[in-house]
Amino acid sequence: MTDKTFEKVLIANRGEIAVRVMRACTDIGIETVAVYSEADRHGSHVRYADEAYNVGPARAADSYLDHEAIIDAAKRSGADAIHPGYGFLAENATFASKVEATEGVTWIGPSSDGMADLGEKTKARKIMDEADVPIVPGTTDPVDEPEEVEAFADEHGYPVAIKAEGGGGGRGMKVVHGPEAVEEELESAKREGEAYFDNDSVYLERYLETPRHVEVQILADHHGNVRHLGERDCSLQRRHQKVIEEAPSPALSDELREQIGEAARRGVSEAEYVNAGTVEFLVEEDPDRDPSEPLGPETNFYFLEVNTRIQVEHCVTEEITGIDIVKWQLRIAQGEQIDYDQADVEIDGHAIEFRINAENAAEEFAPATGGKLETYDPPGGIGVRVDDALRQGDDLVTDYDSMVAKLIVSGGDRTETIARARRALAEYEIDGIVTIIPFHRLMMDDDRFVDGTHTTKYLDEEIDRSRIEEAQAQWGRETATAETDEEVVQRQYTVEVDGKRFEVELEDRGGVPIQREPSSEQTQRPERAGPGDDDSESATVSAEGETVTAEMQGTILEVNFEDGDEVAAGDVLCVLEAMKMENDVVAEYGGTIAQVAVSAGESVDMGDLLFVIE
Ligand code: MV4
Repeated sequence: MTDKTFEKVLIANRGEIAVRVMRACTDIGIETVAVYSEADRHGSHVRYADEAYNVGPARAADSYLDHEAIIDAAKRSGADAIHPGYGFLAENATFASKVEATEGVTWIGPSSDGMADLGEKTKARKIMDEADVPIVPGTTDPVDEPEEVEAFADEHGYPVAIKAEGGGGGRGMKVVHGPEAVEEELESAKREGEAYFDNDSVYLERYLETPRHVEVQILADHHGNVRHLGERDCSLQRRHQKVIEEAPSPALSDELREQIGEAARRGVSEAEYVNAGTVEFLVEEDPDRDPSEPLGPETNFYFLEVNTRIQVEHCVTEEITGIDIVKWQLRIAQGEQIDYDQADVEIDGHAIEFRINAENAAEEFAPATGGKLETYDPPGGIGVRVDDALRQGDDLVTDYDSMVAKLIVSGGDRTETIARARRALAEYEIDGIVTIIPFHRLMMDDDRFVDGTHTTKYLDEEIDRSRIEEAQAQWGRETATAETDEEVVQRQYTVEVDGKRFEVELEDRGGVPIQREPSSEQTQRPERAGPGDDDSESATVSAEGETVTAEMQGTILEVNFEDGDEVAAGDVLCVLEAMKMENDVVAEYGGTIAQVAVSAGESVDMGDLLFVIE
C-alpha cells in the first residue's frame, strides 16, 4: 500500500450521506464531486459539491447504479477516489473491482475480494468460527435436502432459520417451526435466494426467539491495525428497517460489551478486512430481566453478518467516541495508519439517532407520495446534530428511500439523552410532508424503549398499534399529503387575550375553504400545505364581472395588478395583513382587471371592495 493524497473525491450517492461524506472531505481539504440523477437536479448534495455530473434518469438502475456512468464521471472530473456512501453500489464487489481496475481512481472501502468473502454468508461464518467468534449454531456449508433440515432440528430443536447464502438485512430468511413446514420453506428460501441474489444456496441456523440487535463499529487500516469503536444497539426495528439506533447498548454490562467488541476485532483481523465495517451480532435477551440489571458476561451472543460499508447509524458512534469515522475512511484509503490504540478509544456518554422518514406511521409507515417542504426548521442547541440534505421550499423526491434526515441527540447518559430527544423532536418543525417524528415522540415515552428492554420483535409483534395512531393524531402536523383526497385547510392565528399570547390553529376538513366569498378566496400563506394544491372552486361568475372583497379587517401590504392587466386563476391580487398574518387574496378566475379599489398601505374593513375583474 503506497501512500496517496486525494485532491478530489467523487461521492457516488445522494441525500444526507452524500453531504456527510462531502463534509468530511471538506474538513480535510479534499474537493468534492457529486453525481446526480435527473430527479435530483436540485438536490442538496449537488448544491454542496464543488462540481456535479448528471449520471442519468431518475430510475436508480439508470443513474446511481450505473457503473460505467459513475466511473466515467470520475474520469471526467479528475477525481482520484470514489466513496460509495451506503446503499446503491456500496456493497457491490463487482463495482468495487471495476474501480480498483481504473487507473488513478481509488475505491474508498474494503477490497472487492474482502467484500465478496464476507458477502457470502457461509464463508463469513467460517472465517468468524476460525477466529473464535461465536456463530449461531448451524451449518457452515449449504444444505439442499429437507432431510438435512429435519436432522438439524432433531439435534437443535425448532424453530430453525433457513437463510440464503447471499442474503442479509432480512431478505432470504425463512423460519421453520415444525417438520410439516420444512419442505415448503426450504424451497421458498432457495427461490428467494435465486431471485434476489442469483444464488439458490441456503444454510441453517438455530432461530433465536428474542434477540437484541447489537453491532460493533470497526476501523481497520492497511497496516494491520484494527480498532473497534464500541457497539450500537439497533433493536428498535420495523420489518427489518431500523428506526432508532443508539450507542452504547442499554442492555449490555461492561464485561459483555468488552467481549463482543473484542470478538468483532478478532473476526475482522482474521478476514484481513480494511476500512470501516460493522460486525452484527444477535444477543440473547432475557425476557424476565430486571431493566436495571444489564445482561452479564454469561450471555450468549452470536455473529450474524458483516456490513462492508459506512452505515446510516454511524453517527451515534461518532458522538460517543469523538472519532470522525468518514474522515478515517478517507485517511485509511490514502494509506494512512490509525494513530490511536484500542485503549485510547473511550466511550463517553450516550447518543440516540432518529431516522426522519417521510412516512405516515399511522398508516403502516406508508411512504409519502409527494409534497413540498413548506416549513423546514430543524432543532438545535446542546447535544443536537442534524444530518440532512433538505432546505425549506424543496420538493420531496420520492424516487429513492424515504429517509430525509437524521436527528442525532447526545448527552451524558441515556436519561439525559432521552430528555433532550423529547425536546429536540418537539422543536423539529416540518410542514408539507408527513414524517415519523410523532412516532419518535411516542417512543421517548414508551416504557419498553425507556427501560431498554425492547427486542427486534417489539414493533412488529408487541406494540399496541393504536398508540401509534394516537401519536400521529396528536403530534402530526396535519399535512395534506398527496394521497389525501379530502382537503385540509389549516390556519394558524396568533391572538392576544388580556395581553397574553395564544397560538390558535383552525382546521377545515373536506369543506370549502373558510370565510369564502363567492368571488374570491383568501389563504393564509404558510398554511395551504400539500402538493397538487388544486382547489376545487365552484362559484359562478356573474356576467357583469366579479367583485373581490376583503374577508376581514386589515391592512393592504401590496397590490400586484393595475387596471387593464390580465390575471389568471390563482394569481395573487394583493396581500392583506390581518391578525398579524399575511393573507394572499387570490383570483378565482382569470380575466381583465376592470377596477383596482385599494392601494398599498390602506386599511380595509371586512366586505370592502378590492378589485373588479371582467
Ligand atoms: C436471525 C434471527 C434469529 N435467529 N437468525 C434478520 C435480518 C437478517 N440479516 C438476520 N435476521 C435475523 N436472523 C437467527 N438464527 C433474527 C433475525 C431478525 C433480526 C435480526 C436483526 C435485526 C432485526 C431482526 C428482526 C427480525 C429477525
